[in-house]
Amino acid sequence: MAASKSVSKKVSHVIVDLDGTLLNTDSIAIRILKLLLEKLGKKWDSKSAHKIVGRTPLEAAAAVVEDYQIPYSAEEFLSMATPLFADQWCNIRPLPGANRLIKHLRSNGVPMALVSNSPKSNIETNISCHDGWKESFSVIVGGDEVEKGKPSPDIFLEAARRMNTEPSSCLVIEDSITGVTTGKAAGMEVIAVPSIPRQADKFNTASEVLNSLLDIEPEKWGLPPFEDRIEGTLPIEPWYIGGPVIKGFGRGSKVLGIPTANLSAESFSDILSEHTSGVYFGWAALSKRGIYKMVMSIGWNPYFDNTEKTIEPWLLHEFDEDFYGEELRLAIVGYIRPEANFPSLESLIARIHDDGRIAEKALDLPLYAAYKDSPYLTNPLPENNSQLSALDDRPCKMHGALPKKELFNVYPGFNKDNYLYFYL
Ligand code: ADP
Ligand code: RBF
Ligand code: MG
Repeated sequence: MAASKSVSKKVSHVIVDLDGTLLNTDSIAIRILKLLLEKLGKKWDSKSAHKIVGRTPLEAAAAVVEDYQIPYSAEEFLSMATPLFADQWCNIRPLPGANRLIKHLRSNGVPMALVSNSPKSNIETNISCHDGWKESFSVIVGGDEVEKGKPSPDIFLEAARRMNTEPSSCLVIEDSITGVTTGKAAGMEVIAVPSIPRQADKFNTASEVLNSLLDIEPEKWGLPPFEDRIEGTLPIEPWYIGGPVIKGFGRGSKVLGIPTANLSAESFSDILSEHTSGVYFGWAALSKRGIYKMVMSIGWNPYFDNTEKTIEPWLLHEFDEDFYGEELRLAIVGYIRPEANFPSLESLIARIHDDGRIAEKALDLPLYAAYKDSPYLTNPLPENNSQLSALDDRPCKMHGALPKKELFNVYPGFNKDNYLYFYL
């Protein structure tokens, strides 16, 4: 949810944090931890996530060693985890909006610094996996280049110094509470884009708290505005998800008059963790019925304050009957807005209907209409295992062209029953 104070401060330089702000490092870190803990006979509890986000690797290791009573020192535990990370550098994906932000600031000549508590050599290896990133930052400051890392402001002050500017001209973008405190201590403006869900209130020292990088409005800070919104929507790198329609909270039709055909969040927790909450739209295929326009929310439904992140697709079509159990596939092509809370049920319903109208209209634009014919939506589901294995070498659009074997390594939750959904 976006919380905004009246922002008047103008800036000329931008300092961005890497892990958790531009890159989805946390989701890889959590996957690796889950595996390591399993090997040690322990079970990962997602409540520990906040102890990892925004910490140095050693601090995170110390927290896990303590929480799970692991019979090794933090250093030993870290040395077990490090080789697993080294294999994964290039599998760490940019967070939604990261590429867009970097390209935008770079093409408008806004000087940018990249700052991270990790050693500079790690940062350089890490960003070399992402086209155009290295060239976009005039300054990179690693944790090993200053005496004290965050929460000491040294690292941000050093970035400003190397960009030949005053701290007060810098806007910091950070995902962790520590990072926000650090930026403020350096005398800078700070946008918080929290990695930890549903914790916006804990970031109240930030100048502004946003749900994702997609929601940044550079003009608020005296920087050039984005100009890529089309009829109230933002094109995104399309992604695909599907499976049988399951029972949801049972309130879509009853409470809101807006039915949402839920997919199992549990089977797709890895995929959902890569996509920031918000209202998106695209195309929905029901294998036995056809292809329809669709608008959906992903997230915790702040109005209902759910504890689980769910995906709630509303098909923009009147059906005569339910279709629980039927195969539903979605191609998600654009973004509308962050999830929000509303003062009344009526205002939530009105807003969802607005979203529906926006999606309905936008999906006629050639840019979005093209995806109606995606093979993912039109191909029938293979019926048996031999047909499944015939697909093994098909490229997987969503995760680059990872072969199946690697996909299983990166996403241990994948199995032959659900991996197919991620293939085109
Ligand atoms: P639940 O909480 O079980 O998801 P909802 O009240 O949200 O219940 O209703 C969703 C169900 O309604 C879907 O699973 C589907 O079977 C049916 N349905 C009928 N029309 C639509 C529609 N236009 N979009 C989504 N689902 C629909
Ligand atoms: N729930 C919210 O609490 N806040 C929202 O901003 C919100 N936006 C939605 C937008 C769309 C297009 C749809 C289909 C649903 C949205 N919902 C939102 C979720 C709605 O509350 C959800 O469908 C019900 O909770 C059903 O479980
Ligand atoms: Mg529903």
